[in-house]
Parts: sequence; C-alpha cells; structure tokens
Amino acid sequence: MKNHTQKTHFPNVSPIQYKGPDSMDPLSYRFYDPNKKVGNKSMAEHLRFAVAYWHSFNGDGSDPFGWGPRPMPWNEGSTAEERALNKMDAAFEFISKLGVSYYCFHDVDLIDEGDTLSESRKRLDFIADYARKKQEEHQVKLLWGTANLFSHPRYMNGAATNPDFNVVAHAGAQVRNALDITMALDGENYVFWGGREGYISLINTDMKREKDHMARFLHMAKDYARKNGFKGTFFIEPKPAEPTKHQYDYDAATVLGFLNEYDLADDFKLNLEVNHATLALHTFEHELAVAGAEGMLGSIDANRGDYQNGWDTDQFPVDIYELTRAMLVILRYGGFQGGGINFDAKLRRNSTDLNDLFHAHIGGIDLFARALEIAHQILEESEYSELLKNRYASFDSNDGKKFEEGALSLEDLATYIGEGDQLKLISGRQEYYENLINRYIL
Ligand code: XLS
Ligand code: NI
Ligand code: NI
Repeated sequence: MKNHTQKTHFPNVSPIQYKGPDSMDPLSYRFYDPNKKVGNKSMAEHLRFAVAYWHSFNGDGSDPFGWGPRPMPWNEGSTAEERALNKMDAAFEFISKLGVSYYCFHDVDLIDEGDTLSESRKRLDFIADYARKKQEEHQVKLLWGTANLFSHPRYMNGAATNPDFNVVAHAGAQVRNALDITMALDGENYVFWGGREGYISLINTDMKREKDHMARFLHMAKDYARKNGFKGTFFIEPKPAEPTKHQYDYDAATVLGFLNEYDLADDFKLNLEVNHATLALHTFEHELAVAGAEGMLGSIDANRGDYQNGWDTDQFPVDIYELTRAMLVILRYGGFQGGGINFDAKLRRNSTDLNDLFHAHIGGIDLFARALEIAHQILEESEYSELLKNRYASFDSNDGKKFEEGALSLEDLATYIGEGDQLKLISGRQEYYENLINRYIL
C-alpha cells in the first residue's frame, strides 16, 4: 500500500448535483434531492442507494458469445493487491461522485482469490483495511457483503448443498472470511444468494438432504456472526433458476416457507430482485407484497429484465409505472427492514463509454426518487388507501369481524347467509385504480 498512488478514473465528471426537473444536464439529478423530505424521512433515508461492486467494477461486458469490450482503466497492476487498490480507487471515486451512501460486494469482487484459503484470507484482510479508510474518507457505508459461492469450478455442484462434504466445508471457510470482513467494515447486512444451491437434474439429486444441509449451513453462519457481535440482518435473495435449472430459493413465498420450516425467520429477511421476480413469472410488486405482508421485506436489488426474452438481463430500471407500483407496496409495508436499493444492474455490452456508468445509475436513481414521491402522494393525498380499506369493510364489524377473530364455525357462516339473497355484486374497480395511479404519474 505504501507505494500506491491514486489516479482519477472519471476525470471528466464532477459530483452529480440535484438540479431540478427542468435540468437539461445529463449528468445531474432531476428528482433525487437527497435531503428533500418525503413524509417524515429524507429521500436518502427512504431509498438508501447502493452501488454493486461486481457489475460496475468487475463486469467487462463479456457474454457466452464473446469477450468483454468494456474498458476498465482501473484493471491494472502486476499483483492482485495492486489491481485491487486501483479498482477500489475507481469504485469510491464513482460512488462519491454519484452521491450515494452505500455499496455492496462479494468477497472476490474486491480482490482475486488466492491459491489457498489462507492466501485468500490475507488478501481480503489487506483490501478490507484499505476499504475501511476509503469508507471513512468518502462517508460511504457497506449495505451488505456476501460470498461468491458460485463462480469457482469447485462449486459446480453447489456450495452448502454440494453432495461432497469437502466442498460444503470449503464454502463454510469462505463464508466465515466474508462475514469477518463484512463485520470489520461495519456491514449493515449480509446476503445469501444461492447461485448454485439447487439442481441441474433431479435424477442425481437428493433434494431433501440438500435443503437440510442448506438450512444447517445458514444456522452455522448466523450463529458464528451473532457470536462475533453482528447485529445486522441476513438476507436471502430468491431466484427461480439460472445458473441452475431449479434454485431452492425459488421465490419469496418459497423462501418464507423455508425460513419458517427451519426456524430461521427471526434472523433472516428477503432481498428481492426485480429481474428474479420476472424470471419466476411474477411481477416485482408481487414479490414485494408477499414479503412485506409478513414483515420480511429486507432490501431490494434494483434492475429490470427484458420482457420479451425473460432472461436475467440485469438492465437498469426505466419504467416509472413499474417502480411506482413497487414503491406503493414498499411504503405501505413501512419501507425496507435494514436494507436499501442496490443497483444489481449492468451496462449493456455495447455501452463502452466510461460515463455510461454514470448515466445508468443517474437514470435509476432519479426514477426511484420520482416513484417514491408519486407513491407517497397517492398514499397521502388520494382516495387510494380509503378505497382499499373499504373493500374489506365487511370484516370490520359484526360477523365479518368475528370471522377474522376465529369466533365463527362453518355452520355459523351458513346460518348467517341464510338463503343468500342479500348478496350484491361489488366491483373490483381495477380500471379506476389504474387511472388513479396514472393521475399522479402523468
Ligand atoms: C444473481 C444475483 C447476485 C446476488 C449476489 O443473479 O442477483 O448478483 O445479488 O450474489
Ligand atoms: Ni440477479
Ligand atoms: Ni442480486
């Protein structure tokens, strides 16, 4: 570190400022004004934006058909340590110029793995020391850390769910290290995304045993972190498939069932990703509602899929309607439980200007800020909340109330309804609701 000289990697960009809705400056915010109050919290407090280290600083745009065209001037140095320092300079320059307060990483995003676990650990400690200084210097915090348990060939049959105990133990050592650096950097949460925790074929898979192993592993990780003073929340990030044919953390409902079944629900919540929702043939709003209703909406990974091909394309968000519907659910359930909005999104392969990274994030951040304002207005100023409440008004008193309290039997229902001649058709008024939302968007 002694001989390390910092370089500027985005020399042509000054800190991004809020310039208001009329701004024509593409490197400014039109809606995201961090200190602006929306209800009783500032925009920054509501949204808690984070930059994802992997897509922004490691992803070179390569795909299965070709190598990466994206220039990454920070990717230089003759040792892993030098390269990691340069990359971290670029990352913190970017994050602080963008004006957000958080970042997220996988262990191996920060620095290349070594040949042995102890070499990897040494490297992680080295770069965590530097990260600590950078965090202080730029007032940036770690929203969550995680371990990459899916890229290395050793994890080709899974990590915690690998049929070989040796691999499970290796994953354990790696997670312990990742937890240690997350804690050393005051990480507020820790994520498990089960990339290869699933199966490619059932013909060679004992699903029950693998799921038991996954739960055992999560308990061990949680116990270790708690014992060492970690106060944050653990998040599970559901995804139905890719890279496996079937991932055990399929979607929000599946993961909630799993957490309850294995007694993990007190320490774990969900980190929901837009494109994972759509891959599971759900809307993002659906996943948010499933988690929110159970008080399990921890954090989100912001991106979008391509609605024609259905893949996990991890594009930056652009759709105000989708985000407004999402923010409505997020606000209705009281915001994120410990987490924030991590841009788990990447530039398109052919976006090769350095500044594209700024444009992508600015677009996403502004869109969330606007969606937050719109959703807040809908909830505070319109008839929306009242309409929704009234739709269930028959359960607020008398027999409906007794039904909710569990005080009625099936026979009681039959007695209550008699001949059924007082039934009326009550409109769901979907189009009215849709117009109501557009009234605030347009
Ligand atoms: C991949 C996941 C991954 C997690 C972190 O699809 O979204 O990036 O967020 O391991
Ligand atoms: Ni993803
Ligand atoms: Ni993700």
